[in-house]
Amino acid sequence: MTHNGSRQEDGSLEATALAMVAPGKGILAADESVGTMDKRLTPVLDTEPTEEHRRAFRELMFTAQGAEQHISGAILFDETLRQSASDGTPLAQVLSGRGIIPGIKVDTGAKPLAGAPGEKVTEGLDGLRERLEEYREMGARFAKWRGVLAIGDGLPSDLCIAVNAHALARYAALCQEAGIVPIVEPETLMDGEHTVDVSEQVTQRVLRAVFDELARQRVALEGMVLKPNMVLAGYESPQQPDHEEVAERTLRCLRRSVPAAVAGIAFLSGGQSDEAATANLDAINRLAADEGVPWQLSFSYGRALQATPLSLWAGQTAQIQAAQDAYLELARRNATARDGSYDPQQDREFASAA
Ligand code: 5MM
Repeated sequence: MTHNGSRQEDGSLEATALAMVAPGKGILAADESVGTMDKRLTPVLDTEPTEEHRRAFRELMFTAQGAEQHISGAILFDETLRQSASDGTPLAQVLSGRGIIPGIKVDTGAKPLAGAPGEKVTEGLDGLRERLEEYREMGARFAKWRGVLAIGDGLPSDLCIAVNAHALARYAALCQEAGIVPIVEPETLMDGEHTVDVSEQVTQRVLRAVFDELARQRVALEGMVLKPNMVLAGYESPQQPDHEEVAERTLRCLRRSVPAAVAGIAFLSGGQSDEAATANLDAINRLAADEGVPWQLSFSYGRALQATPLSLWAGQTAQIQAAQDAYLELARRNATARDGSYDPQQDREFASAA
């Protein structure tokens, strides 16, 4: 037993967490719930999305040859964890067979928070202990829970921050008890016109509240991964910071709020373009190499790794290879951003020569 009562032995929570943020690799967030996935599929298909479309796209992503060089783990949705590839191999086994750790999204979504108009709290704690047992048996070695905080007039409220932090910590403690590494994802949304200053202040408030709760609920920081937003300006703000400013503000915010014991940090892309998500990660890692930080700084991207492959595939078998090639290229670029050696110019030349 570890100090927080987990049944894990030999620090294997920590070993899994470190493998998830291993240098040169990142995490594929393929955990869209049915509704979100269908929303992404609808514009690219010429028919209504079905379970088979969702399964086929996940199979395409998980069987891309060579992805394991740049991808350490993949987050699945419940439906996907129960699906198999065309040859009958469970999709989780397809991943683990090539050295990609399977993970599972265990929250059941962000729902309106009573008494707090415009704000949400993430649900899914009821029955979580039992679900974690089942997911572990099905091969999941880590989990994910996302809390969302919107910036607006007087938002986020202290109430919204507190209840989401509490839920994240309850989830994380249950995961560690079950021998599963929790990805703790408090996402401050970048929708709106807010300045980068506001974004930095709010992200810091949120992270401090989350780490207070994690400490109170005895979560072992060495056995978890933090998945935060980068500090950006609101997408509708007329004043956008450059990559260097994003890096400076993001690292300052993390240093002021994230304990050094945390195994690693894997940023979400949060609706940035593929290129912006990579360039920002690259700038963050370049600055971190100069200044020194105690954590690995990785990625756990959903849209930034999947949007282009999805639109290339568009449900066409003949397009599978093209979609897989695009995914590999995006994974490779983000892997280079892990050590600050991403070269967008070279990538543009490569793309126009191809
Ligand atoms: C992949 O999208 C996840 C959300 O799905 P639901 O809204 O259907 O629950 C999301 O949690 C995602 O894992 C993170 O936000 C990171 O994804 P992005 O696209 O922001 O990198």
